[in-house]
Amino acid sequence: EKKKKLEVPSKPELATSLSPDHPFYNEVNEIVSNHLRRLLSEVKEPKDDWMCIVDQGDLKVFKRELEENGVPLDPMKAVCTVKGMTGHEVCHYFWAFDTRMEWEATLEASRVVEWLSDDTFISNNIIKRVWPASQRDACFWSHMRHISKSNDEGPDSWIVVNYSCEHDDCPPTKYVRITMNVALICETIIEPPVSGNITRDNITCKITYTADVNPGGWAPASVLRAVYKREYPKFLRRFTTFVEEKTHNKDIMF
Ligand code: 6CM
Repeated sequence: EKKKKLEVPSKPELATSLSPDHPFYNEVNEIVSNHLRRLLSEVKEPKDDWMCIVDQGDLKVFKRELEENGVPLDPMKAVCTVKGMTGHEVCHYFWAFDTRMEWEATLEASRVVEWLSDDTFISNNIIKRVWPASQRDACFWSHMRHISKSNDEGPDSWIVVNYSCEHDDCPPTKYVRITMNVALICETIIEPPVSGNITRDNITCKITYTADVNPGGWAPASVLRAVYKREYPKFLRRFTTFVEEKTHNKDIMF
């Protein structure tokens, strides 16, 4: 006998599992919205104030030179297209703490400071020292969410935001504290096969990565800019290769 389809009342998708009473609830929602708004407005306007510093075809890195009292604050942006993985998978591994040290080449150590909810936690990254500057660290919340769509058209999207915060269990006493506002936004493009099921060959992920990092105190601009030019493309290659290795023989996580 054919099973009857259950009528399930549609439930509005929760944007975050963080409780509305949580002290970080408003900040997380506001910062995520700002990233989405910024991304949408850039699609409409030509981004001629961005300098392309790396162009490898499928991977491009851009920057805007900005200095404040001699401290370089250059906003960075990268776009990267990868085959065989979904935006959900890419965002999952960028957010997941337990595998961060497997792809993060600039870190000496990292620890979870506090879990705020299923989709949000605070961590402390200790960054490898860059000569001749002092060693740095960072304390930030990481939040992952599905971007709900107003209609069914268009690609499925996910976002991860890493945003600096303060925490009593993570005082800035040992290292120079950097601050950051980082976002990774992924869109999944599916080209359905003529027949049969969707496989990884039918999937492409479009990644947009933005990073506003304040090195927090004196840092020689020429050294920092050389580090960024080398490390951002290296991070995207290493990280997407890592996601490929983790996912290629697993079921697709849509
Ligand atoms: O986004 C990335 N990683 C995330 C998870 O760890 C997180 C971290 C962002 C930190 C980015 C700051 C890197 C700055 C390193 C240099 C600072 C030293 C100053 C000394 C100057 C002479 O969002 C990937 C980050 C890839 C970094 C290239």
